[in-house]
Amino acid sequence: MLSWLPRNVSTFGGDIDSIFTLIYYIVGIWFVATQVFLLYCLIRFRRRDGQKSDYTPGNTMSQMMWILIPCALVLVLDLWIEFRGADVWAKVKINQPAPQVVVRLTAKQFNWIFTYPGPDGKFGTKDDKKFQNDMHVPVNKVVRLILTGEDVIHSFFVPEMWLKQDVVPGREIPAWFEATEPGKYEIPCAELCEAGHTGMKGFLYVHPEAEYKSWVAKNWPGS
Ligand SMILES: [Cu+2]
Repeated sequence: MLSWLPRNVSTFGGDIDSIFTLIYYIVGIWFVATQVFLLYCLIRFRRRDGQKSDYTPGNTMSQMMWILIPCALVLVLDLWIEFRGADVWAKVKINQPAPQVVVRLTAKQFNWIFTYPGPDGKFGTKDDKKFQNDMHVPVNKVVRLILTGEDVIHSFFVPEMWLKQDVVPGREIPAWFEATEPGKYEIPCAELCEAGHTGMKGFLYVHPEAEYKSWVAKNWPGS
């Protein structure tokens, strides 16, 4: 059903998809049920010779039940979606796991600038290193991003990672992901951020552990 979406290589991608699937089935079943009922009514109560139309004000309890029961059902199903959705929201946005790699991201017209803290693990020190539009991370590790912006609102989007987060100037917004497969994934900006918007893209390189270590060794020699 979700085969037109990009390949999911994110640990929480399946949780997000499960909400889509839940909504799809609930809405789908209601759609079919109401259409079948509508068709039945059209045929069963069609115009016939000698039969007068009936005015139904709907103020007896048995008539009102036709409204109240479906209403209650819809409310229960809605709450089901709410609670399941809140669980996934908490997992993806609120209870962020302890990271093994931390990267600061600064978005500006029309670049992603990734800052790595270097071997000391601290930002704002001499061994910090900036990369334009290229992000490198190891596979199967929790990566935390701290997103900031310099000018307008941008949106950091990695479709395969099921991750999209607005970047708002003046704020530091944390996000995270854990990639399950090595590869090269596009990072488009998903916010119309001015004329150069369509050219604002970077790449996320997910490396196997050893390859990531050699990338680190190359960029911080002697570390
Ligand atoms: Cu942008």
